[in-house]
Amino acid sequence: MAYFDEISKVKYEGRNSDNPFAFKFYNPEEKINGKTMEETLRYGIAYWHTFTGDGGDPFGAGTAIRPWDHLKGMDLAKARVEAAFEFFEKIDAPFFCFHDVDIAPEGDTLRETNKNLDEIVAMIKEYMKDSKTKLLWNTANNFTNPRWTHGAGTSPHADVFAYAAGKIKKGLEVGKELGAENYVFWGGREGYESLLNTNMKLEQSNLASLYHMALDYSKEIGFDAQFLIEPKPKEPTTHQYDFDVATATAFLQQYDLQDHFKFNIEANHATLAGHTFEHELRVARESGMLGSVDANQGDLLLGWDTDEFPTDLYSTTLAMYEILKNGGLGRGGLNFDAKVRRGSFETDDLFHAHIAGMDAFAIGLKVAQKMIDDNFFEGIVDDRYETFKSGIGKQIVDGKTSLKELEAHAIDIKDINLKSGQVEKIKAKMNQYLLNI
Ligand code: XUL
Ligand code: CO
Repeated sequence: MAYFDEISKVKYEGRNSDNPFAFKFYNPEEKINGKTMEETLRYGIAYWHTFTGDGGDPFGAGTAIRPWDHLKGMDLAKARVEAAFEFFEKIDAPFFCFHDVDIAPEGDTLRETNKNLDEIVAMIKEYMKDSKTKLLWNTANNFTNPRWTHGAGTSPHADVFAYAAGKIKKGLEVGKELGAENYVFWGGREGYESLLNTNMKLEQSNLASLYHMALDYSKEIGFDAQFLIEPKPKEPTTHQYDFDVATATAFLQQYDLQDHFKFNIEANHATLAGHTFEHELRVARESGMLGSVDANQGDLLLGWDTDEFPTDLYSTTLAMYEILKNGGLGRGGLNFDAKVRRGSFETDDLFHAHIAGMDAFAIGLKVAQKMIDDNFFEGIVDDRYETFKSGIGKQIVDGKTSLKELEAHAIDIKDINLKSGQVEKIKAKMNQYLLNI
């Protein structure tokens, strides 16, 4: 059965196209700095938002109208696989991502859940044989079922911890079976609601042990995926242990995990943490830990995780600047961890949303590459820190001076020739870059 009958394969038609089912800027074959757009952008489709989500929110039931709505249980899971691969083909997706529960229903026991998973994983594997779409990453959903109420790897109950470990073990096996490039850990309920009943030290050290066990097991079975931590400051818990990149880096260092993990950075999680998306990308890049991206955007007026499709060109441009300066995403990619709005309930909206996001990052790529070719930010920064290139500034950078020497340098200075930061001029120039692509 075809689920998206009316829609044919989405193609690049250029910026003046009026066809809503065409890319205006994303041209998979176009080379930017020697690499095709497809190679650099490595787009991924999030199974949970696009095939499992129904548009429900805390105030109301689902609104989405989907051609698989009439089905239940394993029949529904199978229909979603068929629909997913038709969608991947039509939107020309190089990758997809899923949680275990997105693809197969949970049973009453872990044994039953694993049996369901095995059946669907085998089906996905068959579909992948005839598809170019690969698995960017998979993960275990250890946050939806009521058993995770107090956490999974940070639960106060050892049986829950064991259950979480069992689900991760299976996740690693599934990742290996389907050739996943990465394996993601998002600490859904790994945090606390209140310190009044929380042993923070024990919870964090248990979480670290779980990560070590996952590393050991992946080695044992020969699963060589890159491990990714996805920071988020809050929601669903009040305080999440992987608050942001800096906090999670300290955690990884404290528990000797820093050489085995990189970060999966999500735009909306960054803004929830009070950072910009590009801040989180920069912090990760500068410590060599930028692994992958959950491409979306939040609504700053709402202040919760709205997971909107990315359309803000400033944000996609600055994100692509960080990614290009990183030398690309390596085994990572740009996964659209994004959902159509509750009011966008028609099946066609799934296409419109992905086209919008893919075009927005393609624009970001082109503009960022042009700015890099022109040495735009590099020139500004180089100039701004000029005084550190020689004299006392160079001695500071080289660690060759002291408070005594610096006092002697400063003691009689009357006028310091500070230059303007010119942020407005820089933004105006960036606008020109954006409009001239
Ligand atoms: C939740 C979130 C997750 C992770 C994977 O905010 O981003 O979907 O990406 O568990
Ligand atoms: Co995410």
